[in-house]
Amino acid sequence: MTRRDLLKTFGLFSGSVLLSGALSGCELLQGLYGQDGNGNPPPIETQTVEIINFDFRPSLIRVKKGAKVMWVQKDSAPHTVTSTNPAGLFDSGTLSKNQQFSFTFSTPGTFEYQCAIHPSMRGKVIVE
Ligand SMILES: [Cu+2]
Repeated sequence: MTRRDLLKTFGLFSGSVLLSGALSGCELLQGLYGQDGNGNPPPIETQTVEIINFDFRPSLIRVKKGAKVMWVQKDSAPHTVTSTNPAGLFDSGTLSKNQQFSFTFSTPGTFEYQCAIHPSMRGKVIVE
């Protein structure tokens, strides 16, 4: 499989996630990153981050390109998962206890995020 085919495959995959209901900033950027194409989506690697006690746990994760990261909100206080670098890539909106948010990382890089309500809560996803 060529690199271009891989990009196409991941592009298609992120498009299907997008349909499941992401936010507008996220749609815009995923649209830019994604490409049209045919083919089946690759196996999904899902990594979970818990939001608990005003903390993202683990606050640093490494995943492969195309992996889905799911944040599960276990705190009584409301929190968000909001990308800061790059800004505007994803934003969960306010999550109440037991709500969750997921985002698929289609491109390699380092992605930083925080809770918009409590900016001292920070996390990082490294996509390889
Ligand atoms: Cu918070």
